[in-house]
Amino acid sequence: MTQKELYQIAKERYAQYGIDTDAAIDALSKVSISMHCWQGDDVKGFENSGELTGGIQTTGNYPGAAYTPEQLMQDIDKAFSLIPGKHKVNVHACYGIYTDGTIPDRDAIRPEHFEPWVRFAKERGIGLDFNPTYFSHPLAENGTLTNPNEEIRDFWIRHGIACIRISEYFARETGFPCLMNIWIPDGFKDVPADRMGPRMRYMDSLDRILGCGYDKTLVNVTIESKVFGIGVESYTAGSAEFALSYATSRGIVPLMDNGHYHPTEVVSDKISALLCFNPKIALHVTRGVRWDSDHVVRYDDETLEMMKEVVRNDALDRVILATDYFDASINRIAAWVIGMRSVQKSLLSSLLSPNKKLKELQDTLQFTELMMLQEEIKFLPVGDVWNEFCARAGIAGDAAWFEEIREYEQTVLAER
Ligand code: RNT
Ligand code: ZN
Repeated sequence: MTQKELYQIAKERYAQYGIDTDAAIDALSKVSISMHCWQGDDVKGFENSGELTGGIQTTGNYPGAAYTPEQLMQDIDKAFSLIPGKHKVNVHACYGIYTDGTIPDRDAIRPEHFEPWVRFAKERGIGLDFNPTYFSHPLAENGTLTNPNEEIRDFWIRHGIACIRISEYFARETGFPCLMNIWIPDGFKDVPADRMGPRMRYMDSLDRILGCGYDKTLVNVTIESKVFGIGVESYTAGSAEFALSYATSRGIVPLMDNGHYHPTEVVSDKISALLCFNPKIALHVTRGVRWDSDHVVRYDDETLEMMKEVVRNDALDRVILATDYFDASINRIAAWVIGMRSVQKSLLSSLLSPNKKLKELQDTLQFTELMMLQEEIKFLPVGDVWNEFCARAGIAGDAAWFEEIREYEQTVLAER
């Protein structure tokens, strides 16, 4: 049977549940995800800063990591050629491109250092997002925006403001608003004597960054919380309560990374809670295995459940989707492709659910039928609709795309 014939059968089967597969494909093709640049080089960046710090870690030494901006961009292009749809690139401040041999300190980075990223984006008609880098730096060792040393804290405030300027530049040049996400690793390995002081300083630092005066139509500032990190097990200043309260009180966007909670907490349950109070929220879609390990996103229960929450609450335009993981033990381009496609597959599956009917069953207390239907729809031919979605985007469907990775590995990555 051809792909078209398989799709026709799938279309009819979904129609029996009142689901329009063409509408689902259309909706999915409009969803843009912000793909993190840092999967391509294990979060190294271009500052030659050496060690990755801040409690985030990559493991593995699969050959072929990108070492130069050209290589990273080439790899991003390769990944995008295997991911249906148009997506943004999420750049970190440590990925500035310095051509004259001098690397400015973090408080002195300027839009011109990111001009090649803008060119890259413009040539492809895509947008860019941005992140200040509050880790992998000597002055980040004992706190950044919470640092009791005012000189160091000022340095990091200047970094934040420099990043807002770069975000404005991204938005102005590309024509797409830029999401600028603030995450700091600040915390303590052991029981602190003062939990409030660092949080008050964090709040003040953020107020001073946001107070620099910026165009809110161009830049969407988000704040990402975290429960703990390696080396800061006892206390993290930017906890969930802190970040959420800060975001809602200042009218910025809260960002949830699903690796940043206690292991029995799920972000899928938090999305609707935040949507009650925030016009927009943002997600870092990742996969934590036992801890915030940032494994490659898969088509698994929790990713599905998160995307269901986005789709059935009609929030595709309110939830900003971004990926955040880094695996150095497998082909890094395949890691991007698998993770991004997994988010898309989860969205598709959600778009193909009889969401209205399921809600009705809940509201009319028909819980047995609800459970039955939730289980039955799992075996509908979502794969045939996925393949049709890929075909319409002119991108290889499943398994076929991997041939291109193999070839790229032999011809491009092997030379590095
Ligand atoms: C770390 C956070 C943060 C980083 C990136 C590189 O735990 O998830 O988002 O992964 O800034
Ligand atoms: Zn994150």
